[in-house]
Amino acid sequence: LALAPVSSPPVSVDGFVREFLRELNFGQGVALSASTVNDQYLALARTVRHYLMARWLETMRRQKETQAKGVAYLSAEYLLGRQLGNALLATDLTDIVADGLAQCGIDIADLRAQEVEPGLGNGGLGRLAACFVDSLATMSVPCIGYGIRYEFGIFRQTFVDGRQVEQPDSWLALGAPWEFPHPDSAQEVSFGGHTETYTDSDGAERTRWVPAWTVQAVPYNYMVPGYQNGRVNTLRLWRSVATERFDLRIFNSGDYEEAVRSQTFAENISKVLYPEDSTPQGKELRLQQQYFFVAASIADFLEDVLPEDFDLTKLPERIIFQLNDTHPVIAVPELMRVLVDEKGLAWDTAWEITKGCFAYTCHTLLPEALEVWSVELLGRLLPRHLEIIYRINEEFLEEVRERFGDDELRIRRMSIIAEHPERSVRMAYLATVAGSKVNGVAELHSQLLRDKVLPDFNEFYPGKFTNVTNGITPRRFVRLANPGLSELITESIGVGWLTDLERLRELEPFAADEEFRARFREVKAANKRRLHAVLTERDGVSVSDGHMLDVMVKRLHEYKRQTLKVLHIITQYNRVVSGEVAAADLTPRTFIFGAKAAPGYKMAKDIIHLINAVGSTVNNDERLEGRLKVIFPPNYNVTLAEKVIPAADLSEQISLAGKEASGTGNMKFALNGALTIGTDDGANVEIRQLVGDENFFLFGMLEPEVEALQAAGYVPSSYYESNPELRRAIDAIASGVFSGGDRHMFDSVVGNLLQEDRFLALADYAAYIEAQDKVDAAYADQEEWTRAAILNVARSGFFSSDRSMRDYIDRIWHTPPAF
Ligand code: 26M
Repeated sequence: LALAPVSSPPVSVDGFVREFLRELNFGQGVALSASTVNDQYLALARTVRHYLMARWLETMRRQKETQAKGVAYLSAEYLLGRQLGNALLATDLTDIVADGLAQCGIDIADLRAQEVEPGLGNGGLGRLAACFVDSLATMSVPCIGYGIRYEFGIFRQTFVDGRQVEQPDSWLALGAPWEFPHPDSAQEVSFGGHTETYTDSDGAERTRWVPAWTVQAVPYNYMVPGYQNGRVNTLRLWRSVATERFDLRIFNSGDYEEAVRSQTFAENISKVLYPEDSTPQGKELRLQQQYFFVAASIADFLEDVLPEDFDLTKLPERIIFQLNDTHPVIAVPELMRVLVDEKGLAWDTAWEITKGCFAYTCHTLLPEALEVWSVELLGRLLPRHLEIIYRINEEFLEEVRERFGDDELRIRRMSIIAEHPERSVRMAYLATVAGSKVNGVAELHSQLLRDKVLPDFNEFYPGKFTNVTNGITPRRFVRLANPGLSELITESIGVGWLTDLERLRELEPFAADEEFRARFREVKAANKRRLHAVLTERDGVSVSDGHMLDVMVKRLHEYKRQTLKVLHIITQYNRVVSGEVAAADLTPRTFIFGAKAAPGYKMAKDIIHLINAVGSTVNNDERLEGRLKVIFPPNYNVTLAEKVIPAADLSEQISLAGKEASGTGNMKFALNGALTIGTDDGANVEIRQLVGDENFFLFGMLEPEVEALQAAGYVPSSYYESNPELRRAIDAIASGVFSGGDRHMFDSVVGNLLQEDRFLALADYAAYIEAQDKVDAAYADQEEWTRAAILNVARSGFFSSDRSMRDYIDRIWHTPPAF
């Protein structure tokens, strides 16, 4: 297959129209005149993917030929966002396709709007995986992303009387034009049963696993196109289906109903994404999901990707399995099982190989988020894996003893097996022992990981811990989401910045250029108008003209402190209502929230209810003269992010210092010209260092101060008692101002703040309000504000996920670019 030059696809408008109509007629089976928007969208998607096909096949062929070292990214989540726009950008076909569709009387925007995004992730971790595979393709690094093809992704959020109600996300219902199922390449994955020892033909004592049940893992391949570079990597997501063998056994026994039930049972495994992202519930189905995709991926790699005669001791020279948090860590004993039980390697040889093949990324600092599996459950579902974990642990603790003597406290602290409150496997410890490297996701996070979460391991394994600060793909989050800004940048500094984002530095001098600033402001204003149009159509709400857009979008968590944002809104409200401040003297602000709560997280759902209640009171109080407005569009997702972030003036990054591992939304806002109000947490620290203190609104306690306050005994009510404005804000909630006089509607939130406040919102309240008052003052000087916003863009090139990938390559993977 000949490859056409990348920059000029072999496509004319007429040629495209022919292909498109052929897809519509022969693929969809409809005439243009009779076609629905969905028919047209599906035909367009299939047409566009054809243009990527030759490059995809060529990428795979070359990879087979060169056998270059590659990355297998193991992630239970990929929050991809819509595919069409990205595929058009990658192939540089956007204009041709828009013209061709116009000739058919179709507006490309209508077809883009038809796509349902694959929401196969919860938030930051899943979106990070999507950014990483985009960057690797763009940098021509061999990578295969492995994950799960959930039939239902993250739930669709609606509000009923201001409360969150979850709806299933049927993202496949209207067709899935981007996926390629390969039922012929299915892998078998087994569960349950027992192990037994036997003597092999050489007289050696060996173990085998006799599983009780099996499912099939069917791969669904997705294209991951590099940005206009002719490379297309693969994302392989597994779907579970019943095995024929298993079914037949039951069918033959005449129990038809049981056979159908078993089919349903097997298909359950990839049915739905778990919507919890902070407190793992230890559910059996979740462990099944984890083992399911990991076992299928390892088998796929060893059997289908590697050549048949491959010398397995060379495996670390050929592949690195990157573990996206602990969710895929069961891959460690799985690889050991395959190497020892199936390939017949000696334990020590297998362990050397395994240690060289894994690296682990940690994404949290919250102790309750660290995944553990009870020995009871693990032993029942994966008996052989439990034995392997025990042996890994024994040998590891033996090494610890050799080094530190019989320091029993240390041994207990470091054991992969916890004894309390029940016997369980600490997955982060297993990953740390097995991984060649362990990384945190921002400088501060990696430091705290070394010092606070895994200090014993850091001492035991010098050099194993490292940092790779997160990043985001500028293709999706700047070029696609913000075409106006992208055009202005290209006009000013030329092309090339999209794949070399540090070149945004060349924008710095333009911050002093009055005409450039005016154009920059006009881009922001146009983005606000676009957001207004989207929200009007989507939710029937309007974004007021001339308002500062103050945005907090992220999962709802107490540590992220959406309540602090609410207290600020109430404070502004009270100042006007009390007559202290004339409405006319308020800086007009529209506050936008976007946040899903885990369905079982009561406090998070109560906070959502409170935000909506405050919103409806504030929005309907005429004393404010329309100068404050609160909008909470339901179902925040990647698609909405692409519209909200480019319109924002102010980015809210207000987690308690030491709790947000990195944040990635913070990077998206800065690169789209919003200023940040933020604590000294996660990647905020690095953003502030780069953009400069004068272009960032820092507030709140530093991490060591947080620790000190907690050690001294934190009493939230003392802040309530001593700060009248805070007291007035909380009293307003408690006295029913936002609940039609109902004094108990928000008891849980108020009670929690006053009595517990685990994340010290009240302690940071005064500093937050002070910083917000500075924001108002700064916004009054639009020239200065714009200057700072431009410098945020110019100095945030570091946060490209291309740079993150270079760091992984240099510090962890050691994979050279293939071609
Ligand atoms: C675990 C077990 C069972 C079910 C679900 C989970 C689970 C799923 C997602 C746990 C955590 C999940 O995501 C955590 C997450 O998104 N962490 C965020 O990762 C980002 C990328 O590194 C960081 O920027 C954020 O700071 C961090 O909160």
